[in-house]
Amino acid sequence: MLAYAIDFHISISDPVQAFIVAINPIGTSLLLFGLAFYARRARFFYPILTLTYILNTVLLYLNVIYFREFTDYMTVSTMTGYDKVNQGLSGSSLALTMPHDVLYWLDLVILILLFAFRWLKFDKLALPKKTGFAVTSFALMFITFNLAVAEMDRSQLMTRTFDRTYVVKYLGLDFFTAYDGASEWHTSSMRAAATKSELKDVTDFTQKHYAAPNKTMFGAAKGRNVIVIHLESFQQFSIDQKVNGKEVTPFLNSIYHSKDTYAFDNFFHQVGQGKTSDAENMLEAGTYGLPQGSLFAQLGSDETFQAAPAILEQSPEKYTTAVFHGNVPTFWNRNNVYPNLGYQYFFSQPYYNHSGDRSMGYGLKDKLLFDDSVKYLQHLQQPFYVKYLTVTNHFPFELNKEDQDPNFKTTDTDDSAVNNYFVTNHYLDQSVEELFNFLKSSGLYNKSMIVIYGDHYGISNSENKNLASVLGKDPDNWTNFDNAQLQRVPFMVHIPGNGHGKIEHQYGGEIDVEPTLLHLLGINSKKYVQFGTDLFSKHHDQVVAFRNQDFVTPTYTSLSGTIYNNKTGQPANLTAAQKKHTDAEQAKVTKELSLSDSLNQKNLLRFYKPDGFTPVDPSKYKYTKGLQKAEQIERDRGVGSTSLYSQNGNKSIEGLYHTDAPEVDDKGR
Ligand code: GP9
Ligand code: MN
Repeated sequence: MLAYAIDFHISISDPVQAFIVAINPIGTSLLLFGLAFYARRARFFYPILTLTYILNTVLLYLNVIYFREFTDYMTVSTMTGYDKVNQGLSGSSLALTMPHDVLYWLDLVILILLFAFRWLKFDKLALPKKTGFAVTSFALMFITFNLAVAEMDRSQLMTRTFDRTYVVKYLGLDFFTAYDGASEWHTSSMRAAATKSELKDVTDFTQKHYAAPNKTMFGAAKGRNVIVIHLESFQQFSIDQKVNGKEVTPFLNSIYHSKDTYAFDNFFHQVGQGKTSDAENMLEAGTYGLPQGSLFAQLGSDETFQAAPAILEQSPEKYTTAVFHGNVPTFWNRNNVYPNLGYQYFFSQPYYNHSGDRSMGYGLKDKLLFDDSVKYLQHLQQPFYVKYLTVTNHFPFELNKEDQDPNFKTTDTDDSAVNNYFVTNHYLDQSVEELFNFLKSSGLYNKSMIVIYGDHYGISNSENKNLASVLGKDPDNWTNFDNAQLQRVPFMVHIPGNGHGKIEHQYGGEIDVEPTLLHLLGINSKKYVQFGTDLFSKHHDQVVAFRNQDFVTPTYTSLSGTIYNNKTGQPANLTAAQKKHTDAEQAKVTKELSLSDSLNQKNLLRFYKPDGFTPVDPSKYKYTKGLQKAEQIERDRGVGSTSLYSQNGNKSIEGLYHTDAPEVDDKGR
């Protein structure tokens, strides 16, 4: 309890959570101490019990120390020194001790004293035979109960394992360590058995599948800054959608229709249980997420990537790379994955004032994230590749009244998720508009390419029916086919001054983004292992795979083996030739996904050496002193520094940012 409250800063928002936190150490501790009961004789019983007790305290205490340094729990690979990012505790750990640490050891001291002064006596009688079994059974029952309550409060806790801090909060430190150890063992045994030849199956496929760039688009944004705006849970149906006579997202709509934007209206998300992290993984590493769970969370800590941030850093333009995100750095294991992707900076919750009303649900509100990032952005050397991960438009789409636009009235359906969705959509739209205003006033706009995409659905299949009437559809005739079509998300590439932009209709998905962007920046993606193809290429593959092996093409939609005709939305009557064709498409989808899984699960990229690409050294990337690091680079470069701050005569440009967010006093600016 002491560690939870004082050192791990576990937040408790209601009595159920308080209850879970209070009981979660009981089950696993009993299970461990219960082992001693199998040794019925006193001379074995006491030493075993003492040993497990001490070991358990050591585990707790190591985590306390580790947490003070890394704001994260120790994984088994950290303890065994296998983890490339966090090499465990260094010699400086003594500096991390605190006076209240005595309390972690006090119970042991008291026990020793009690026995020494014979207030407690060793019981020499052998235990009844079944005690061990009884204690274990009780412990297991208790753990099951704990799991059930945890799942009720936080569903999909174990299937998605989005954040180890949540696993500790709900199931305790011992449970976390055991679970982590088991999955680590599973992965490392699979990886140890993997050979170089398995890589060949993958590269044979991706090389053959590769689509050469379209000449007119290749290098269309060469040398520009890249600003990626990740629209949380934002779906394509909100684009151009009106509610009570008003556009939900007027600003995004204007970008969508702009002559400087290449927008895609048949672009699908392809995430699995890893949701946001799967999207990030596809967009930047060019491979699919895993069939279960999240690649970031399960494998990301020791995965070899040859991803966009590293490719861009190594490009002739030497891009600076950064992520801005108002949630904790451990969510989706980002603190351990980003170094492997080659991200130079990760500005997450500790970098922002996220107190009080400034934060909701998954972190800092979007308007504040964009505004408060300027103080870091302005110090980055250009060109940069930066990604903003927004959070406010996340289920359950809550937003304080003060943050809501009084002129926007949302829908009046029976489903509050649907009604709220449009409210946070609208807020997100305003947030992006404010960022664009800043890009223009700071002069960044014309030097940048702005990439906007929605990561996955916000309204789930079970709620889509409640959305139907808003979209002008009949809820009673709503089908799985309709669900699949709603998995469209926006993908827009805005290149100020380009003038040739339009709404493109080719089918594609998140897996296609990386080759598309690299080609726009004038970098050929051919030598990299990527499962998607350039959306602008003549040879672009329009078969869009979903993570569960369903797929969509311009003509058909395949759901659990049934082929639907896109025109009618009904199961298709296929001729033999058509059937052969869709069978081949299904076979390709299945093969593509399984090759991606094999690549990721066996970490095959460690055997792959693309010409001229230097493997990422994750130990180069530490995220604790980001601002100081960027300022040091500015000083080192002197007059050669290309940061906004340097270009502005070493003066801050934060004052150029304007927001109507009620949490910010914008008047002094
Ligand atoms: C949290 C955010 C949400 O940091 O990225 O993740 P999601 O629940 O959408 O996967
Ligand atoms: Mn998401």
